[in-house]
Amino acid sequence: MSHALGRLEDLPQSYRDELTALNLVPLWPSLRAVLPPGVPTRKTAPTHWPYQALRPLLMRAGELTPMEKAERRVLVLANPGHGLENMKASPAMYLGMQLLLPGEWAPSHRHTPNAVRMVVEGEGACTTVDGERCPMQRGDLILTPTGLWHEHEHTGTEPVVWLDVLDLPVIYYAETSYAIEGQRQEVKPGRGDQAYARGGVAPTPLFVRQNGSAGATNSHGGYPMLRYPWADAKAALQAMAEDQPALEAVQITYVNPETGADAQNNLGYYALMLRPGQTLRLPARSPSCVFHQIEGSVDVAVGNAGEHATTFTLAEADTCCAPGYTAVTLTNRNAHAPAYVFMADESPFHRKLGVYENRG
Ligand code: GTQ
Repeated sequence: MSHALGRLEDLPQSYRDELTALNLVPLWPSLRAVLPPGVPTRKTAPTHWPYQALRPLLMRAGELTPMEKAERRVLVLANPGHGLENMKASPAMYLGMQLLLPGEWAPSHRHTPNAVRMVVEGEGACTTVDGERCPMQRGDLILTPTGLWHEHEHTGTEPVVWLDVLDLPVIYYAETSYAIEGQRQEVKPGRGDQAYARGGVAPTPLFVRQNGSAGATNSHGGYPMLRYPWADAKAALQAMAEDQPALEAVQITYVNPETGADAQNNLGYYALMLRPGQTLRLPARSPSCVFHQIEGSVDVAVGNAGEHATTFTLAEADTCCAPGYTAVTLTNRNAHAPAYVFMADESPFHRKLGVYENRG
């Protein structure tokens, strides 16, 4: 147990005033707050955003606020532990539910934060990223990496909704967040989801492999694959589950197909299949985590052994988050059908910082 340190009140007011006048602060009254013993202080509260409750409010936004007045019509999934106005789900993750109505166009821009979209409902929308047209279907993951132009367009007949995940909080914290508005993009041929449609084989347009890659590493600024169709991700999970009946974690990571590294810089993206009735314990790791139910329904218990667990039931299209250093247990509520969960976490960021931990 660390012993108590001197408090600010223990110091004479005149001395404190002299420090303040010189922009100086004594460390010891705050030392335990910034370096707490053993486990970090976390503001991230386990939080659940049920889609059925959120959806009518998002549709109301569609009536209340035209596209010209919104640019991006988004309700932010804000963690109350961080203060709603700070628009964070966790220290490094921003989440938003975005609505695009038939005929609407969200104009082209580019910005320093990295974004992905996980399509929640509706057909007929497209995101164009760096000239590549990415159709949006339920469960598809579409990347808009840092600096790439992107715009959203909807030519279908029903509302389209997707979940945005951005590393905005950390890019903003670093005082590096900004955007540039642009013109409608010209769509060019060449789709990453076609070129990389099969795992283990990579397009080789230059005949030679350079730097151990197949020669397409520079496309889209080093992000050759921008759309990860759900049909392919789901097929990969199903094939793994069938091939390895004893495999506990039926999980895939969304990766850059040229480098094998995480698909984006700061946030990690994954999809998980829970077998019928399966309970899976995810170990306590340093990064915060977000869960979004693609198909089926799971019970989520957030808490380490011996602690009070916070529990949620995720119905289809629900989203929740869990703080870091905390185990999460997922249980598929259906005994007869698999459940599919999309996950986002801060692992790549933690690894870069050198603070990634798995505490089991
Ligand atoms: O679709 O480009 O939720 O720029 C927040 C900022 C979505 C977007 C968000 C954005 C976008």
